[in-house]
Amino acid sequence: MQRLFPSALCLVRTTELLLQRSSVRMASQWTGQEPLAQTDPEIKSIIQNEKQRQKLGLELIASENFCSRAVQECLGSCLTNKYSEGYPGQRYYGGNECIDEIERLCQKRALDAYGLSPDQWGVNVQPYSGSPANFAVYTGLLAPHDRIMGLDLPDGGHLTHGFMTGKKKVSATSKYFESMAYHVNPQTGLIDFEGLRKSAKDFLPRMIIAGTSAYSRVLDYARFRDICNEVGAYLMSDMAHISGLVATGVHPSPFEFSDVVTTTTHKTLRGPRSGIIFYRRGVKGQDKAGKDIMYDYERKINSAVFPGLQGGPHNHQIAAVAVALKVASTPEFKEYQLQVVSNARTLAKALADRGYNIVTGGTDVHLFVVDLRSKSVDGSLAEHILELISISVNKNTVPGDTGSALHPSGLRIGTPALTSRYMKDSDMGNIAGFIDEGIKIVAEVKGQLSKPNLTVKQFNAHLAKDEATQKKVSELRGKVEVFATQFPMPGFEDH
Ligand code: DSN
Repeated sequence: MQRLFPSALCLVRTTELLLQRSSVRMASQWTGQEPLAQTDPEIKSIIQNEKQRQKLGLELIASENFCSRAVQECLGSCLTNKYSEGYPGQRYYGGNECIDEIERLCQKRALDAYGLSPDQWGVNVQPYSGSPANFAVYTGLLAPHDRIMGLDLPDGGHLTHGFMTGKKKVSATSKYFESMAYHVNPQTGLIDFEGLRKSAKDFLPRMIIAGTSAYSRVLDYARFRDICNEVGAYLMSDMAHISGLVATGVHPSPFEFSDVVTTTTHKTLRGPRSGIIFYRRGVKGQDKAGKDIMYDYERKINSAVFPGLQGGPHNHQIAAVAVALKVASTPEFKEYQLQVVSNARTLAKALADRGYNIVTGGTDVHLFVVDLRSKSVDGSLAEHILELISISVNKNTVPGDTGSALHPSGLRIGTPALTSRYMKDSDMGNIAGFIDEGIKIVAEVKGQLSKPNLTVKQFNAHLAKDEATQKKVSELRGKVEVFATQFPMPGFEDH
């Protein structure tokens, strides 16, 4: 980047101007230099409360993590001021020298992190997050009403993989494309590949999506590829949940088998909230005359992101993603990912030892799903009591669930965030104990009130007037918070 140095005369004039401007600033009421606490004490105080909540609690939501101070510095930087529609070297606004440098660096680090050659893979780092990334792939490669197949949401899939019910096309992906779900085997909880193959042969999808939000076993990308080859479909792998595991070789890589790979950057990858699309480029094969056939995804996908769906890239996010990708190539990051999986296995076992059923019997990744049907407490009550004792989890359906999405029969539990606070296997027993004690409080209230279908509202009404239950909840919350505060918070200046 070219730098211009002002002459001495210029410096004198600049100093005069600055002095004039600062007296104007002092005369006005607001200069833009005031800290948040002064400009907006209300928002400052809510942020402080959220910080306390994160610090005092145990974060077990599988899709969340705590990003580093360096990532947060990018997010709070001047990069948020800049418009840069277009791509590096071809922008619709001036002043993008630094932004181009950042976006190119982010692209390079993204390819490096997954061991990809720029001759064979291209990357778009502009999607605002995972859902827009997925929609950009669909609109780029498919025509309206083309057919897609994704794992059903209640079986551990994602909304953007075509979710719909018998009554409603819930996700826009099922409104603008024709969607048919594939499933897990309700007995084993494992993806039913034979069912997928059979349905795909009848439905003839244009794209199959290999990706999950609540699935605890490694994905067999080769089997997905075989089925795609049989029916002539694209394979899009959405590795949002496992992208940190993939980057470190802790989960098999989807790249060898996929046409396109999408990801978010804030889950196991531990970056800011953002999205990335990787697409194949270069030579696809040869025609009958021996002439090269080239992949045509690059132009289609890039133009689907911009100008198709998005406006200006969020450059503060892109810089933060670049930082996260740099960290992802360190040996410490691999150790972290191994610990994430080890913690998930140990926690799942500790809960199983306390009589909880774990879907698929365990986990290979950063999360697992607890089937609460044998405990006769549904997922929403369990989520609620755990929230009252400063443990964050989310309710989740389990294979073969007959509960509704708002009252499913399970909990999804993940360990990326706890592991970012340096918790180890030896800490998981305590955490399982807290979860079990919390769920027992609800089960006891259910028994006392003889209400087999106890709702959160009824539980709260009981809690408001029953001092014994209040005491149990508050003592347990105290234990959880004392335990949690022993562990540092990455990214917090006062950790
Ligand atoms: N909302 C994310 C999750 O919790 O899995 C997926 O986008």
